[in-house]
Amino acid sequence: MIESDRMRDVPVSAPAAAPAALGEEELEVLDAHWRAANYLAVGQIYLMGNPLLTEPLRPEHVKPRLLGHWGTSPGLNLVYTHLNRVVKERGQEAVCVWGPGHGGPAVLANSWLEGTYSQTYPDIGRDGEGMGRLFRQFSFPGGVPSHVAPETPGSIHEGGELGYSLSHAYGAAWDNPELLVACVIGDGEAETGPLAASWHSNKFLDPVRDGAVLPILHLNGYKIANPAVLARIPGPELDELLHGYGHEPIHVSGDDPMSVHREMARAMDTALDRIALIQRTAREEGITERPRWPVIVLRTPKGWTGPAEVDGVPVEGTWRAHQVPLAGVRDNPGHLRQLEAWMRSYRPQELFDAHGRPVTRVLAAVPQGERRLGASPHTNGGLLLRDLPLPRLERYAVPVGKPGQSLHEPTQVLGGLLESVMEATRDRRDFRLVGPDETASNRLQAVYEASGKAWQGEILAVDEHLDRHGRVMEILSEHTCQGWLEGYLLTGRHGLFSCYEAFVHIVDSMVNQHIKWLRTTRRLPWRRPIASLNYLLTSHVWRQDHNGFSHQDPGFVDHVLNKSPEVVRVYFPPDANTLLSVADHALRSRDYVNVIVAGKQPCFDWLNLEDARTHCARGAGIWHWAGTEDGTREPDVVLAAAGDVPTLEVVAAAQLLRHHLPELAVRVVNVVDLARLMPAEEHPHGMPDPGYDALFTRDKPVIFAYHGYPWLIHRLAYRRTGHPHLHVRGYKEEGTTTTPFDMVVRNDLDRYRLVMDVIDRVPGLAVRAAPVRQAMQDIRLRHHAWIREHGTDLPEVIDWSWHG
Ligand SMILES: Cc1ncc(C[n+]2csc(CCOP(=O)(O)OP(=O)(O)O)c2C)c(N)n1
Ligand SMILES: [Mg+2]
Repeated sequence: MIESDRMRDVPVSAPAAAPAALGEEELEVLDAHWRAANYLAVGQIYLMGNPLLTEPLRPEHVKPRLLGHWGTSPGLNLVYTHLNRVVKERGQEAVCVWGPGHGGPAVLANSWLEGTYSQTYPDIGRDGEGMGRLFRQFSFPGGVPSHVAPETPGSIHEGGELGYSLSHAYGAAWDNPELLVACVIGDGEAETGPLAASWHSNKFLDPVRDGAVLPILHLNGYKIANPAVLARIPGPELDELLHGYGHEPIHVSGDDPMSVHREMARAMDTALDRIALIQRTAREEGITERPRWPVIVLRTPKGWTGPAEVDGVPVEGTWRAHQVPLAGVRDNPGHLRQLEAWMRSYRPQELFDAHGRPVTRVLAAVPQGERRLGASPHTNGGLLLRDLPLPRLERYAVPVGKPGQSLHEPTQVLGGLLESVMEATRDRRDFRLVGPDETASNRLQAVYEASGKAWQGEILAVDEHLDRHGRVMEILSEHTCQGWLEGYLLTGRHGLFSCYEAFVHIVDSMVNQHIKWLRTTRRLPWRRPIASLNYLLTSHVWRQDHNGFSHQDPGFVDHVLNKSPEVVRVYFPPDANTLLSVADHALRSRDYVNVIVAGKQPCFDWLNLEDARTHCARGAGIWHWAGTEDGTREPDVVLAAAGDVPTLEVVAAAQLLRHHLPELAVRVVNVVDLARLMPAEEHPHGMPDPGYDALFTRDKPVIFAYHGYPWLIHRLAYRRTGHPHLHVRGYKEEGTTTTPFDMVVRNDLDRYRLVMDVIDRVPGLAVRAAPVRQAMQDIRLRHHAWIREHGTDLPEVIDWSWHG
């Protein structure tokens, strides 16, 4: 099918009527709510006493350390106030992602006003006493963080690290057809790479099966210390940019509150009418042209309604309003008076009754129950989460009689499992696969049998598997992939991110934030567990046939293992059946970040499904069949492996030792779950010392062939008694486009080198086994010459199989 890329600039069916302007009383109600929220935001930043200003403000009412961000808060309060109105009027299911998450005081203020805060934290009541506590706890020891943190009701986005709001918003919208996801984007945030890329998410938003995203670009003009780019280009240029991103801008600007309220109300109505029309024409009339979605461009002063000038310099409407506009309140009587005047300018006596409760008028436009932005179950995704319908692994397992005879591509085998999950969620639509253009390259193409790739752009005859309703998501932005998946998981669904191992580093910082989020939510009883974030890292360092050095970097696991042990899990399944077992476990798990590293190239099958399950449950274990221990004495040496390629080299090295040094007692250990190497006190999967000592011995040489950078293994095992005897081989940045075996030779991870390592380290072997060592060295030299002449690996390497 060929479809044109004509965009819907005007609604295809009857145009929406222009929204009716709000009456003065309705505007006054909105303004009262906005003033109340502004008052509460300022109060949180400054006060630890006298919350209702029932007496003149004194220095001791003011916090000793003034922490928080005022500048963005009035804008966020404006958006919250106006979202409330349209949500209530339309009975609209809605959530909001607050990109400038440093505006915590604003979102907390609104949550307190709508009652979700007191509902979540009953000790902070919606009265004067509760207000006092709300103020005091903000950015205060033992209190709550300054950002829109996991602790904040209604939040799925902390916003501390800027750039991810819009991709989170889209992730929340996928497969939630009734949901509106509003998303405030700071004009500074809009300069980040991830945010810039995520505008294109609208080419993937299905107006039929997905919800809507309403971006609100908040042009308050400034970042911390500089103007924001998008606020300083001519309006028409900004419009062209947004138009180019496939949006229809709706403008709101000004600094007169009542006229901004009027414009903002009109903008919200226009945007929501337009969204409703787009959805109706797509859903009821079957229109497939890509719609032009609305975006609100909100241009109001930074720190609006705050002090215009402080100590003779302008603050309101400048970058100086970013954090705390009056810094010396406790010591400077002038600042104290200014703060009091500022807070009284909101006329709190009109907004709160004698008990400090918001008056009816303030709450007149606030929605009820789950329609409140702080109460949407979508923002506590675990409430909505259902177990994935996972198939029996027997259906996909590969038969293994004797180990090391047959070959399979592990990720391709996994593709079968994922197809089944896609198929089983066809109607539920709560599973998505994301990746930067690599699903097929990573051999997961079987999923296309169950779902195509989401795509709302032009479709040409040459294209394959593109689908307006697809749940495989491919965009060449790792940031966007990550953001989408996070948003999807946080709102109660499941997914998997498949990525080239080297390039997953692009999201190092994003995964940090997600891990922090999970680590925090685990300690909040009201936050229900969500599905884990699962990475499948493939096209890994050892098999970069087409690509070479730039594509060789196994360091993501080093990065991830620095993070909260209660959240992170790292798996190196050595073959197809172990990959199935690990993936099954990961897809069932909650609140983790699971990193699975597995190859896509043909790989020997070592374990049948039953053994694979047992091995994965152990996380690390002895492969008796591969070693030469006879049980009568301790092994002379341990050959350990983590990773599919290191496993092959270790088994092959063990076979060489069996042949050349048959009297040597060799133990072969395989590690699937890397955290097993850590002390039990440091990681929930860590192995207690007795178990570790029994497996690796306390005093025998351990030659450990590891998939990634060798130092990681030392780092994990440094406290073990046997650590001085641990010798790790791994990737040491030696790489290029070469043969598969040459990669391991270059990094001294090959079977011949491992045999030499054994000879070098087992006491008494050096002299006796010198001829064997020399033979190994000779093969490595022969390898060097052979690959340069033939372009392929040595026949004995290519034709190798295990014969025990
Ligand atoms: C990725 C990232 N880089 C830098 C910062 C430090 N930072 C915090 S707020 C801010 C300015 C944000 O400006 P903008 O997005 O316009 O927000 P607003 O003006 O609404 O406060 C910066 C640079 C950050 N939080 N995240
Ligand atoms: Mg700004």
